[in-house]
Amino acid sequence: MYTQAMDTAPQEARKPVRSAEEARLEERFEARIDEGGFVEAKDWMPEHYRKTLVRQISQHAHSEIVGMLPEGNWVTRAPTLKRKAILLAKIQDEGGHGLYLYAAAETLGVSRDEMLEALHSGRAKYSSIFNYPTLTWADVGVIGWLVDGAAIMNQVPLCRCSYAPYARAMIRICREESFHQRQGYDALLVMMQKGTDAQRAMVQDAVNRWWWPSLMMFGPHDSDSVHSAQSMRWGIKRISNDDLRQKFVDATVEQAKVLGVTLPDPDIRWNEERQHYDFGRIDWDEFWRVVGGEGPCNRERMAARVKAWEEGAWVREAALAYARKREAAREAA
Ligand code: BYC
Repeated sequence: MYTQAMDTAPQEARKPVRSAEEARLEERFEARIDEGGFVEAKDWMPEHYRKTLVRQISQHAHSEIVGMLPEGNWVTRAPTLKRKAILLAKIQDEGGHGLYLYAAAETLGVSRDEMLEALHSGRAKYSSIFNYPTLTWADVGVIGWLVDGAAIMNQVPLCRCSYAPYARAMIRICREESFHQRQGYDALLVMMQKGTDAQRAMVQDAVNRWWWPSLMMFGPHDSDSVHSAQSMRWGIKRISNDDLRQKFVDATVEQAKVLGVTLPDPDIRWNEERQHYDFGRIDWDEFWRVVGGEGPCNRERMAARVKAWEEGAWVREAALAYARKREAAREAA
């Protein structure tokens, strides 16, 4: 710890003492990570670790919030009251996930306003997947099955993330995500097994459009991933982008068979030697175009977010005024 005694030391003498202290703290931090221990908000952590977490958690929170938009598009057109109630509950869950995650990021010293400003000004990223349109009702089912399925694959290992407030938020989020995945799969199963030919064709068309973007959710290949090595070293990420993608393909191919849909990749085949499914090449040019803001719906999504933020200004002001009034009343009492 930086003590008063150190403050009184001459400037040149002070610096090495401080860095020795920092080195000791860093050593302790690394040892805790190596033992598989957790880091709490009040614990010392290297600045780069803190910044990496703020980047990942805030991007994750933004993804949850922007992820409400493509599905929100179908609330008024859900085919039955039951499906509408399920969809509403799912979208509300996503909003809740965003809030847990913003709260986890706030423990690292960044404010929610700063994070939202970064999103609205286009500086912060959110998942590429939410820049694709939801053209039919089948898209809602496919988002549940593939997009939430990919999200769970990525998020279950985050329940063991070395940063404890993020890990704790992820435990609750994963429970809800698995319900999201199941409801999507169930909606598709009903259409495939009890629906008309037109409904089955609609499901197949949605699968064709969402398959490749879902594989892109896991991020670039490990060899091109700038953050993976350090994040895995620190126990922020527990499984690499490519390994998670492979786990997702292996699970999904089997689910597609039960569903009776074809995955739009002629190269998918079981590899006996690897004990995994091989699959085709991802279009990384498309991925980077979407991440760079040039996807089919990037502008529409951001415009909708900014509009909601601006139109909600009066709610935030009213809530703050109420909180201040209560505080003043408490102080006066
Ligand atoms: N989209 O070095 P890399 C959900 C960026 S699910 C956009 O591998 P990292 C939901 C990456 O940020 C989706 N950008 O990075 C589901 C980096 O750029 P910066 C959200 C992407 O962090 C259903 C650069 O590419 N889930 O919320 O080690 C309904 C190089 O990548 C993407 C999470 O966020 C992408 N797909 O690994 C509703 C999970 N992939 O930051 C909601 C937590 C990569 O240097 N996040 N980039 O400018 C993670 O696990 C990791 O951050 C990632 C990327 C696997 C996404």
